[in-house]
Amino acid sequence: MLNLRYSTTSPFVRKVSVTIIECGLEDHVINKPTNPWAPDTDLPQDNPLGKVPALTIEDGQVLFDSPVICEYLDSLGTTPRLFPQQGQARWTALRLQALGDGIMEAAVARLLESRRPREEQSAAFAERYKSAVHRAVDELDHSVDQLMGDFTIGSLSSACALEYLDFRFSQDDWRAGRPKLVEWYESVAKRPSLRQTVPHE
Ligand SMILES: N[C@@H](CCC(=O)N[C@@H](CS)C(=O)NCC(=O)O)C(=O)O
Repeated sequence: MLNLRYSTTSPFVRKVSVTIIECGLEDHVINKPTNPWAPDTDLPQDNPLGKVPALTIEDGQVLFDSPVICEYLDSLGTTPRLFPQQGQARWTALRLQALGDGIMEAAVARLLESRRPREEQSAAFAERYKSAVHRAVDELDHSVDQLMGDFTIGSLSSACALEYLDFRFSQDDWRAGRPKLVEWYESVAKRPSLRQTVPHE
């Protein structure tokens, strides 16, 4: 069995959960609920970086972070489904994954900034994270023809990133002025793997 350090709110864990379903591995993974922010968490015993997701595999090794875990899970099947093995398709998928992951990183950083004591918060940092998300979602919009191709780790990460924005920053309305991206997102959000892993507190 594989053991996944898991939280229902982390968009990076969600990438892994979606991958597990896409690869048909639900019966091979045990989810271990983990709050990385709990002062007494034992998470660093598995991941020295203290972050979820972390996946303990059959030989006892612990894999992190989400791109590594997703590619490992994808390799377990007879044919990789989410990570094209070579050529331009691979770089397109990895680039889109980096874009989606980057949106999540900036959005999580902005959320954490807003949760610091008010006198320690930096409006400049919050604005920097917000602008990075805005530009990166614009870039997803420009990349929509690539997103409309095969469902890869790039489309998976991008969909998780956009839904994370709905979850944490719905007031910003990433949909405004981006109808093609919305059309793509609405079609992909219907996949059972995404419907079954909607983030919640
Ligand atoms: N690059 C990592 C990011 C993982 C990450 O930032 N996880 C957050 C939860 S959303 C976390 O565990 N943070 C705890 C911390 O930063 O100490 C990945 O792709 O897995």
